[in-house]
Amino acid sequence: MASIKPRTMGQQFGRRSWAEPWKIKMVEPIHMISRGEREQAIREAGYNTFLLSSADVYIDLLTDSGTSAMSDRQWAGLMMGDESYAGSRNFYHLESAIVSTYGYPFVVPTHQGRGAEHLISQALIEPGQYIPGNMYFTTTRLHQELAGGIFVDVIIDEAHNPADPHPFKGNVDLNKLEALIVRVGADNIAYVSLAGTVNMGGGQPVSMANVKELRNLCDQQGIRIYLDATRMVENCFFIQEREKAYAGVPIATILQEFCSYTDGAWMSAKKDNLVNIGGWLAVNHQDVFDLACNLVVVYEGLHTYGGMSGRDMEALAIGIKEAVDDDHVRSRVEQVRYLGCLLTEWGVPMVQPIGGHAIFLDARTFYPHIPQEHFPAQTLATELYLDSGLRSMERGNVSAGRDPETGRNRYPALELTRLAIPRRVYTQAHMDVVAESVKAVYDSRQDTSGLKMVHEPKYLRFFQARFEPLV
Ligand code: P71
Repeated sequence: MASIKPRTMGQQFGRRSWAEPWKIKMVEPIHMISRGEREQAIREAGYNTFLLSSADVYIDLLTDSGTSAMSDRQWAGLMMGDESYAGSRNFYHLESAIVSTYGYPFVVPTHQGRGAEHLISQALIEPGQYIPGNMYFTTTRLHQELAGGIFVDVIIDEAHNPADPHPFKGNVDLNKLEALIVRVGADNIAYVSLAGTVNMGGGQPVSMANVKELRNLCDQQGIRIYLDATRMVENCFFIQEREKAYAGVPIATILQEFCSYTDGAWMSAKKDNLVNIGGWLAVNHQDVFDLACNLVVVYEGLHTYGGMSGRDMEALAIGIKEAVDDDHVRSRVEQVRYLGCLLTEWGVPMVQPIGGHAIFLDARTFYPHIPQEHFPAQTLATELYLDSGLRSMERGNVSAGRDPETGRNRYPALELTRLAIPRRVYTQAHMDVVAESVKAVYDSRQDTSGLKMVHEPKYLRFFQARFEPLV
C-alpha cells in the first residue's frame, strides 16, 4: 500500500479542487443484475437498448433527456401547481422565465421538444422549401420533412470528422449556405435551423462569431433564423471558455446575446431546463406566434398549458433559472469532460473535442472489422450493456434511417455510440465505473462481431428496431 499515492482531481490538474454546487437529499437505489440475466435481457430487447426495462440497467446513460434530478425548489414548485384549464398562474411564471432568460417576447408551451418542432415546422414550411441547418437531428428533420420541407446540412466539414479538434464544430459553413441560396433562391428557404450544441455531431458548440456572421448573411437575404435551444446553456459554457471576449462573462448574459441574433427558438426542456417533461416555442414575431397559437390547440392543448400540467410548468419555470447558474453549468460540462479525459488517455476512439452532454464513442474506429451495414454503433451499445449493465444509445446508421425519396439506407459519416450524462444524477465514482467498462469492451474488441436488423419500423426506426447477432 505504501507505493500508492492517491491524488485528488485538483491535484491531477494542478489546481484546487471544486465540486458540484449541491448536496444529495434523496437517493434512488440501483443495482447490477448478473451477466446471465443481462444476456437474457438484451436478447429479449432485440439487442436494442431502447427496449430494455430500466430495472435491468445499472448506470443509465441512454439519454440526458428528462433524466436530470430536480432541485428541492423545483419539487416544492410541484406543490404549487394551479391546475386551472386556462390561464394557470404557473404559465405566467413560465412565460416570464423564458422571456427574461432567452429574450423572446411570445411563448407557446408544448409537451416536449418535438411538440414545438411540429408547431414551427407546420407554421413556417411550405411544401418543397429548403431548411438549411447545422447537422440534422432525428425528430427535428422528421417534422421538417413531414411539413414537406427538405433539410440541407450546412455545418462545417470538420463536424463530420470525429478526430478534428476544431473548438466550434457546430458552426455553420456560410459558403455552403450561400451556395444553397444561389441554387434555390432565398424565397425557397423556409428558415435556417440552428442548433446549439449539435447533438448528432457530438454535443459540439456554435461560436458567437459564427451566429453573428450568420445573422448578417440572413439579414441581407431576408431569411429568418430559428434556434434549437435544447442545450444552448452548455453551448454558452464553451463560448465563455473558448472565445476570448466572453471569458468571465456570465452564462446568462452570453445566452441573451446569442438568442438576440435569432428570431425565435424551440426547446426540449427535458435537457438544459432540468425537468422530466416539457417544452416550449418562443418567437419574436407576432405573426409566427399567431400561427403557432392556432396549431397548439389542435395538437398539444390550450396555449396556456400546451400539454403540461400546472405543476410541470412551475418546475420548469424554476429549472430555467437554475440552468443558467455558472457553477451548475461548469460542474455539468466538466463531469462529462472528466469521463472523456479518462477514455482519451486510454486511447479509446471518440469524438473530439469532448462535447457538452455526452461522450460519443467512434464505433467505426472502435470496430474497424465490422462494416457499417452490420451496425458497429448498435453492437457497441450491446457490448457495453453486457459488460456492466451500462445503457447507451446508437447514433449511427440505425438513427439516420432511410432517404424518404429513394428508400435507401443513409450511411452517415459519423457512426457513434453515445454515453449521455444526466444532470445532477451520477457521481465521479459512477463515471469511473463507466470508464472502466468502456475500456474492458475496448480491450476485447477483436472478439466482437456485428448485428443484423430483423424488424424495422417506418418512422424513427432506432426506437423500436430489433436485431440479432450475426453469428
Ligand atoms: C436525446 C433526445 C431524446 C431523443 C430523441 C430522439 C431519439 C432519441 C432520443 C431530443 C431532442 C434534441 C434536440 C437537439 C430536439 C429534441 C426533441 N433529444 N432537439 O438526445 O436532442 O426533444 O425529446 O423533448 O421531444 O436523447 P424531445
